[in-house]
Amino acid sequence: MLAYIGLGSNLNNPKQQIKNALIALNTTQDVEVVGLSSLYQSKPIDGSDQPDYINAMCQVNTHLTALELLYACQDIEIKQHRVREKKWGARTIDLDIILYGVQVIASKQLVVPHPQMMSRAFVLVPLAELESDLKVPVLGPIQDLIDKIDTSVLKKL
Ligand code: A4P
Ligand code: MG
Repeated sequence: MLAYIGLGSNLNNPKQQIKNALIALNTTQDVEVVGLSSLYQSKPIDGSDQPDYINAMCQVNTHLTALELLYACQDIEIKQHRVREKKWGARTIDLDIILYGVQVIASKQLVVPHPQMMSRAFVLVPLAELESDLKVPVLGPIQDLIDKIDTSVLKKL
């Protein structure tokens, strides 16, 4: 299965955090990182007083189920000492499953496609960099989604 995982960090050397998370993902059994976008910098989406975020998107080839992949991501978050203080608060690393093949999932633990992806430039732009003609399940062509948002908030690194 081909899946997309969004990576974000705004604490403790964000670029290194993203690099470490990618290495950890790639060394997870039955997960192979097969694509990686550029890094992008942007302000926190809620406009709060936090450092800028660095985001990237990776493409993984995996034999894990979607839920197993989520647990693998959460393990990596814990290992990188992510402290969950408040929702949308600053974090060392955040791994979100954006897409899992063309599957549509709406369980208590996991919602895919990621429920906020259509409004987030830091998700859509790096995703389109990896697959420019992607058709997002339920939401439609990635380029149509990008046309509806402000991408000038992103700085490509
Ligand atoms: N969950 C459900 N669906 C998913 C999914 N597709 N992928 C559940 C990952 N997790 C999913 O997430 C809470 C719960 O969501 C998990 O237990 C899982 O079962 P979390 O990561 O523990 O909590 P959170 O990150 O604080 O909340 P949330 O809603 O995930 O925050 P976001 O949406 O990740 O936003 N600004 C910029 N510029 N760049 C950013 O990356 N990120 C955030 C965090 C805020 N502002 C940002 C950025
Ligand atoms: Mg998250």
